[in-house]
Amino acid sequence: MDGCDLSTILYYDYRFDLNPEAINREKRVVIIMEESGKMTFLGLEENENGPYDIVILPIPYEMTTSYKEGTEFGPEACISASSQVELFDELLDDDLPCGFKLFTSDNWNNEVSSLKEALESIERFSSKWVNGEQFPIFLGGEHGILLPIIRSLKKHPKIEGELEKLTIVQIDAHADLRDELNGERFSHGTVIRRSLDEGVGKIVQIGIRAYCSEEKEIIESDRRVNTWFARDLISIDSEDSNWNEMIDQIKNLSGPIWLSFDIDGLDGILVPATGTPVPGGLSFWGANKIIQELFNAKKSQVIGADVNEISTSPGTNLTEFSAALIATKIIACHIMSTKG
Ligand SMILES: [Mn+2]
Repeated sequence: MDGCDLSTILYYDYRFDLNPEAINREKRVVIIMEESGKMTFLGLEENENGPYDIVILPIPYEMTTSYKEGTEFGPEACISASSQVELFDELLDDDLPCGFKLFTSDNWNNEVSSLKEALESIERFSSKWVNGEQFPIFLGGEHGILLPIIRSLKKHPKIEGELEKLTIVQIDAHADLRDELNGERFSHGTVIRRSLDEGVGKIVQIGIRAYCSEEKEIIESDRRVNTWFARDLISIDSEDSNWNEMIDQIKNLSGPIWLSFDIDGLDGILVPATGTPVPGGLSFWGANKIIQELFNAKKSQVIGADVNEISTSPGTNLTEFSAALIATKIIACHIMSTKG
């Protein structure tokens, strides 16, 4: 660690002691940080001048968390962890970013005094990047960031003010269909319900395994909501699994798609620091397959994504690393689908 200033020590990782190759990468990341004063996704050198192909948008938003706190620090921890992700992608058979221009935005400024102000501010932040000129990937923060992002999408050229054209593919342990949570209507636990209120045409939920009877009723009665429960996808009796049916639905979606990836959709073992880790979730390879098929689908187009509920806790950096791998997979699949 000789020659590193205090700010870089924040990002020091014990694994550098064990892996000499990682030391070179760490040195490169430190140089980029010293020159630009910020961390970049995957530790890549970035050019400040646009236009960009892909933008990483950190939203350290935390206002309505119900259990463990810490999503405020999630996006930064994820960007830091991303410097450990291998750049080589097996699908592309190439090193990221494959000539594509990536840009890591400054954080959304979370100095807001009310929930209403926060939602309006996130919508303004998002509006600048969801105009169809670059592929946006938001890093959250509470799942509540999705509603203002959806509102900003009304101006997207593929939406043209009609949110019913949009399908949200939601990877999540929770249905997020409550009308209110702890008395709050605009919460991480209500965000899909509010998105339906906003006019979104279709929801495909995958990995759901924690929901209440109010949510069960909506799942059964609202034709816009298509729910794939974790217990059926990952059935202990493989003959009963409906995994392939789910993949078929993903392949046959049409129109613009927003991918909203709550990292607690992954099995709790992979994301121990997230607000509410739940056992029995998607495997890492399962999640990869869903993302790949979604971007491969012929009749639909993924117009952006958010990876949310990222958090970090002392003693384990697995959660932010899992999130960084998911975001990297989204980048790789976007590149794959753009290249055709
Ligand atoms: Mn959620």
